Parts: sequence; structure tokens; C-alpha cells
Amino acid sequence: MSARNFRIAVIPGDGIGVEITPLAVDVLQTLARATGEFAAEYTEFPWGSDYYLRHGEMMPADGLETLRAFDAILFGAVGSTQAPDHITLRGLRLKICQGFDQYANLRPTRLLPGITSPLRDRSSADIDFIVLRENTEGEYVGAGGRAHPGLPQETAVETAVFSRHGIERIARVAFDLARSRPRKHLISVTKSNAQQHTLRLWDEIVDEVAASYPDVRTERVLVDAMAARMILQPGSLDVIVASNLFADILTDLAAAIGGSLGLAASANLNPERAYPSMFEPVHGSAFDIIGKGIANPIGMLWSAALMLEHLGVSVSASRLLAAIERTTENSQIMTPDVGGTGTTRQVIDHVCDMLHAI
Ligand code: GGG
Repeated sequence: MSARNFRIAVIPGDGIGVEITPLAVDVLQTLARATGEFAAEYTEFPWGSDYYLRHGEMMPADGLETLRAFDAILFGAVGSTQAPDHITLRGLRLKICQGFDQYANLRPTRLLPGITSPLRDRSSADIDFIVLRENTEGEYVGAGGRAHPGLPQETAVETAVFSRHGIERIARVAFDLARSRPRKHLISVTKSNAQQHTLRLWDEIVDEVAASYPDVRTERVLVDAMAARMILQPGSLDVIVASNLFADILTDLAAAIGGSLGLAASANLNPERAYPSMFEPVHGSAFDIIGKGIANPIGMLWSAALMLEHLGVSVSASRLLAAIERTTENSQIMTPDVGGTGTTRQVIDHVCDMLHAI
């Protein structure tokens, strides 16, 4: 069978994104040679905060048009001490997620071999769940404004926008995902006791969609109770669906439970494949470790494995995941965030060795 060919856009972005994203491309090239299942052409775009400081925008006005031609996007991180956070996030990551209707942000949590959870006595059997983050609307839609600047009555409003269309489609993706897993269990995260308009609509529509999935056990859990349950009963979790902001917060908690923010992966999916999907680690640009050579590249590599799965080259995706697991189990060569003394380079070299050894 001939190898599949892909065009991948690579946006390292800011901070440690710049350190780990090109290394992930090296790993993908090694993997392609090892499996022969795919070949890819990688085109790097220098968009991010440095670009903003030079050009006044995080990406060019025709950036989405440029990215449209690619099969997938590999993204590093955004965030800089040199530029305001709302500009860096909205001008790049959100512009791509919203512009390409990547409404399903899939964020798996699994305790990888050799990694210790900060939760006492928890093993990999207890920590294996996926959060599905609604990724285009809700609290992130950007509707609002400020009035009376500088006066005592200065006021700001920011309105969350939840649409029937938006809730229904993320619920369907969540139920399909839950149905595909052995436990067939979905938790819908809400706060409809307080958010009586938007999140009651969320609850009602999730219930409507649930009627088409009688084989999936469904629970509704308030976001505050969900945070406690993730710590106290992580083994009771399978698939979780939540709004943009709730899921963003819960997935940092999930990453911590899984051992480190540096390990956590994510896929920003346009399930209809009308636009390219984007794959990025959950972590941001990590100001505290920039330039030290100790950024954990596993979240990035796991995201690359999600990209390969999405592109349909599952032998390569599985091989990369296996190489990741053979690396994390070797805890001494891992980076300091998970208790090792290794460097980013050492972790990457070990993953590449494993790609040939497996
Ligand atoms: N790779 C993920 C990333 O760069 N995240 C930066 C960030 O600030 N994210 C917040 C959000 O997406 O809500």
C-alpha cells in the first residue's frame, strides 16, 4: 500500500511552543520513515507574540485563508509577557478555533506508565477519562463591552452565548464518544442552578440528545461538584462534556491529576472536516522555564498522535503512543515537572529510539 501524503501547517507560537514544536516535527519525520505509512510536508508559520510586536497582529489578515489549504495544524502555545493576554489568545488560538469551526476540543487524561499522580494511591486504572470542551461559543464568544471608562461608574459586561445548534452538536459528539468507549458513561457539566438562562438551555438540549442514546448512562453534575469529584473519585469518570470556560478550567485540573500540565494533549476538531483541525498541548507558553531546555514535550507529541489518528494513519498513531509510553516509564530521563532530571532533547531522543525499537 502506498504512503498517504499530508500537508501540515506548523505554528510554534510563543514561549516553550517555539522549543517543542519543531522537535515534534522531527519526531513525526522519524515516525514516517519507521512506519512508511505516511509522508508529510511541514510549513512553519512564525505567528505569535513576536509577530504581533512587529506587525500589530498575531497573524496576517489572510492567515485563515492560508491555513485552509492544509490537512491539519500543529500548534505550540500562545502567551507572552510582552503582549496583553486577550490579544495573544484571541488573535491566534481563538481566531483559528472559531474561524475553522473547531467546535469539539477533545482533551484526554490518562496516567501514563511511570508517571505518579499527585492523588494518593491512584493508579492508571483510576485515571482514564476524556473531557470534551465546547470550543467556539459560550463564555468565549467575545460579546460585551465597557462603558464610562475611568469614571466611578465604569462598567464591563461580557455575555456568554449558547445556541441550540452549538449545544446540540457538541452533545452529539460527546454521546458518540461515550458510546464508543467500554463504560458508555457521559457526565454533562452544568451550573444551571445559578446560570438560569444559558445553562438551563444546555441541560434541556443535552437531555433531548440523550434520548437518542439509551445505551449511554448520562449524569448531570454541577461544575463545583465536578471539581471535587475529579479529585475524590477520578475512577468514576469516563467522558465529560462542558462549556468552553468550565472545560478549560477542569482540564488544567485533569492535567494535574494526570501528573503534569506538560503531559496533557488536545485536539481542536472540526468533526465535519470542512476545515483543517488543530492539535496542541494543553499547556501555554510557560514563562518560568523558557530557554532552560526542560519543557516536557510529551503533551505536544501526544497531540501529534491525536493528529495522526484524525488523519487516518492509525498504525503510526499507535506507534507514536507506544513510544511515548516506553519513554515516560523511564522516569529518570523525563523532565523535572514529572520528577526526572532529563532535558527536552533527551526525551525526544528516547522517543525517536523507541520508534525504531518497537
Ligand atoms: N497550547 C494551549 C495554549 O497555548 N493555551 C493558551 C491559553 O491561554 N489558553 C487559554 C484558553 O484556551 O482558554
